[in-house]
Amino acid sequence: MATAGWRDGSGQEKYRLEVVGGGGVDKSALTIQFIQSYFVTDYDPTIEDSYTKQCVIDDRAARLDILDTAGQEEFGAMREQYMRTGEGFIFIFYFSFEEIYKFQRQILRVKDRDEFPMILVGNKADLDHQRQVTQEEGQQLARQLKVTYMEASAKIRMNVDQAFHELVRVIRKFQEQECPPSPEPARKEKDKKGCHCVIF
Ligand SMILES: Nc1nc2c(ncn2[C@@H]2O[C@H](COP(=O)(O)OP(=O)(O)OP(=O)(O)O)[C@@H](O)[C@H]2O)c(=O)[nH]1
Ligand SMILES: [Mg+2]
Repeated sequence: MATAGWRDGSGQEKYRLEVVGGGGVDKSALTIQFIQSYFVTDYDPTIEDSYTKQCVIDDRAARLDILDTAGQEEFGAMREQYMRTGEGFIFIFYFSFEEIYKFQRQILRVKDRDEFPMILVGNKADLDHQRQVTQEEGQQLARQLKVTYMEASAKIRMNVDQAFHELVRVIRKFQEQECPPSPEPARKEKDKKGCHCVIF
């Protein structure tokens, strides 16, 4: 288990979040709206972009390192490499969600786990009249994947902060379950059993 989500030496929590999904589904627009509060209208396929943002989520400060990934298949070779380092994933879909199953399978395989922090976001909610995946279908997919579902729009800044914040909550919960903070004697006992979390 990576230690990066826990407090580092400065006493600050940090999390590495990765935004994944097919090409043109809105990953960059959502990420840039979250980081810089503006909507990008042009489509410029991403190879890989990183951002950092300081946030306070549920009264706890956290540094979010966010990786906006490539949706286009031609850049797919880099996927496993970035998946290894992610502590939480936002799956984004718009027209269809077939590729979401593939992303989840790939992440669970790379992480060698049955579950991992992820949320599902149905995007471009402002284009409601053009939608091809209904809210019910999105919710059904989320139930199958066992993740939280949200609908968002980078254009009208709907559920943008909420999506990133929700993922941080899921990561916190997951890491606390994996490695609960424990009193001094118990912590030593845990260390012996190979619990790798670092508590300062
Ligand atoms: N109407 C509407 N259009 C959006 C929204 N978000 C993004 N778009 C448009 O959709 C296009 C693609 O968005 P991107 O965010 O670049 O897509 P991406 O998922 O990063 O694509 P790749 O980098 O190729 O994987 C752009 O022209 C955006 O302006 C939204 O919430 N509503
Ligand atoms: Mg992009």
